[in-house]
Amino acid sequence: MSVRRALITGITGQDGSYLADFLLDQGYEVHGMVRRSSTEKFDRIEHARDRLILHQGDLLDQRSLVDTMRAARPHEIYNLAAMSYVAASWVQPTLTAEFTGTGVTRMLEAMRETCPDARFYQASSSEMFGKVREVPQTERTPFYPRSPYGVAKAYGHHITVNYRESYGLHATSGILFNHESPRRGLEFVTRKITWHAAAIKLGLEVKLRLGNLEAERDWGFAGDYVRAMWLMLQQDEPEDFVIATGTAHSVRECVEIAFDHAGLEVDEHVEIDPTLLRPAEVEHLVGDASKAKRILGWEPEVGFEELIRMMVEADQALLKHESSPHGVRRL
Ligand code: NAP
Ligand code: F7E
Repeated sequence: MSVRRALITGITGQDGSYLADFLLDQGYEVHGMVRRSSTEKFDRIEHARDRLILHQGDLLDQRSLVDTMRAARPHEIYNLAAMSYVAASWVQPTLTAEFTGTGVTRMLEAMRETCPDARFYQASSSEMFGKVREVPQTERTPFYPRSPYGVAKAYGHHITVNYRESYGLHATSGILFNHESPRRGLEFVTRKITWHAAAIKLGLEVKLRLGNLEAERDWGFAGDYVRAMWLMLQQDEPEDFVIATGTAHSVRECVEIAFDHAGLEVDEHVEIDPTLLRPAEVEHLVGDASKAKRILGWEPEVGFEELIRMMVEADQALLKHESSPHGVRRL
């Protein structure tokens, strides 16, 4: 059988790097689209760099999307690139709409032009549920986004469904709830907590400042979630799936687990910083992944406490290495 080719946008991000590892293990030829930058930041894919084929492109630039797809000739396209940080979407709302919303249409148009028989995965988000209309959330729960990011993702979701129905593309939207890992960006709350727990324990920091401790999320492990993306594209018929663990935890619980694992007292180090509260908050998210379990046979393997402990340990190892004279930052 000829080699399968996959194209990943957002390959330098958390999910892109785990998906690249997963697809390489499956024997795929893996292509990634990367943005030009004055300083290359390929930390998350450095370990696999010589096995990846990278193309320069940007979601804002149609020419580069078309050229990337022509060069990669993908059987499967995973559109993971986006401005993914919810808090920043109030600071740059129009850019978020361009990257996270309209960028999806550009990708679908490039695919229609160059490789209409490929299969397309869109990284949709539980943030589309926002001020939730029902608990738990399923593929049928109406959207009520609460941030410019959530609004842009809802557009990306609907345009994916629309191109599937209008042009018969094999286009699938995965509605993924929060998923984390040692490769998570430092600004997201789990990683901010585990990094600070490690840094405070090592005497490199004293305080951790957080916003809303009562917000609840359905947090899973990124490694489990990229497997679900791949399973979706192996289906004969494209459909949308919720991917979640089915259990919600608060930010406060996350802090308690991380600090307990590091051997620290929460009250001595954690402070509330009102400037970190969001203009509109998503208070509670919890997903029902029954459809994915039934049709894809998908199950999460890493539980919440195990995930947070894994992240604390990875941050301790990272910071010990960084503070050594020859330390190199690897996420
Ligand atoms: P991430 O770590 O923030 O990675 C985002 C990726 O997108 C990076 O590779 C980034 O490249 C790239 N990118 C951003 N703007 C781009 C542009 N204009 N052109 C080309 N590439 C661009 O995000 P993640 O956590 O891996 O999430 C992957 C996707 O899933 C995102 O679409 C996110 O919105 C969505 N999602 C995430 C979660 C979650 O919990 N992680 C849940 C649901 C949905 P640079 O390295 O150059 O910045
Ligand atoms: O916030 C609260 C914050 O930034 C989680 C993205 O991957 O998942 C992610 O979006 C909660 C929120 O993730 C701080 O107010 C308190 O309620 O880690 P987060 P998010 O906004 O849920 C979805 C599914 C995506 O699609 C997104 O791309 O934690 N919180 N204090 C804080 N959050 C941050 N970041 N920093 C704080 O200090």
